[in-house]
Amino acid sequence: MDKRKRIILHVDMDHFFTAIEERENPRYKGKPIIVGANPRQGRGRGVVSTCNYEARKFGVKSGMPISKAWKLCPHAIYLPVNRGLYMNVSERIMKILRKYADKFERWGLDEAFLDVSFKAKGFDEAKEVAKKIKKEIFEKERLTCSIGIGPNKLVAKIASDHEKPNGLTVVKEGEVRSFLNPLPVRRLPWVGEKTEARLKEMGIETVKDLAEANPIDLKEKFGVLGIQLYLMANGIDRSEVEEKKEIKSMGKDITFEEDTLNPKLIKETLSKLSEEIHKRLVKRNLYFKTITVKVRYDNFETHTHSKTLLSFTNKLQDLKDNVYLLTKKFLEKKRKIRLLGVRVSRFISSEKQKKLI
Ligand code: TTP
Ligand code: MG
Repeated sequence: MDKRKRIILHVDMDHFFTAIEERENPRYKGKPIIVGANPRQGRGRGVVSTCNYEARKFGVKSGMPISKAWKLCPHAIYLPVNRGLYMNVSERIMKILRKYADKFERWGLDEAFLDVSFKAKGFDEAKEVAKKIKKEIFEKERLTCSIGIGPNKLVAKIASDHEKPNGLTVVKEGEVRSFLNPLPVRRLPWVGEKTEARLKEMGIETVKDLAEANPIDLKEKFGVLGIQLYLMANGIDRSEVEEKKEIKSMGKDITFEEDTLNPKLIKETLSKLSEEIHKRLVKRNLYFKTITVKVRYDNFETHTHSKTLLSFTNKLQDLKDNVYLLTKKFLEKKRKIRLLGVRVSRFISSEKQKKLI
């Protein structure tokens, strides 16, 4: 492995969904905003996706039942999740961030890791890079983010959360211990409510307590996670910033038993293809933007037509409507069709890293 000292940035957008809603509707500014399920006057089911900092003052949090949010803050502005819009913004932000990195790793919709070890000669230069990033994102998107800089991904991630919103926290190599020690264990990734409670039973509340615990005891109590906890508490994380291999496109073809021009059969086949692809999209939690239809005529001549939508979607109806529309162009030729194919591409994943334990 590369022995050179690493400099890693972690960028996390501030109250991402609600910040976009605020930007789109300036009249909401300064008011508590909650994006998530419909509250139905307190009878709503479902949860809060996120809320702005005004709403957080009332105790509202991501993941909280929407009925509870209503109790805490009935006068907030409640908005549905406009995922297509957030994904478009996310895509533009990732494009900005990628330029600044030697190695880049997007993490959910509103976070990314940037390895800048070559681009920046030291932590001071990295801090300047972070300032430039904040400036460019604000100028282009009118949104703020918080950035953490550290010698590894773990420290960078914890640092980005340190002075939210609009924060910039630098933790140099020699400062890792003094930075981590006073924090409650809950600030470590992978430490959720349950792990926090179990650690407390062992008298471990701060990261320092955890760093000084006996790793054998931790292993006994938590298995492999125990060792992971011990390493994290000591600021050790060797994982690389790496672009996850993404699925680039997804498609399916069907060859007819007999070459056909039968509109009913063609429509049914397109529906079947769309449904099959939609199933795969839902399974992987992917949203797409581009749709391609392929047609092979009876003489094996093959053509494709594509369309890129204005925003990302994962709706079956959007897929079907566009597939029919694209196929119409082929049918006008009045030539028998041997094969039909549907493909979707330009994906974005809606997955968001969650604390697992
Ligand atoms: P976060 O970065 O966790 O939260 P945030 O950007 O809203 O706020 P912060 O300023 O603290 O970073 O998540 C990013 C987006 O992901 C968030 O705006 C909404 C969405 N999200 C959910 O839909 N459900 C969830 O449980 C969480 C945590 C986030
Ligand atoms: Mg965020």
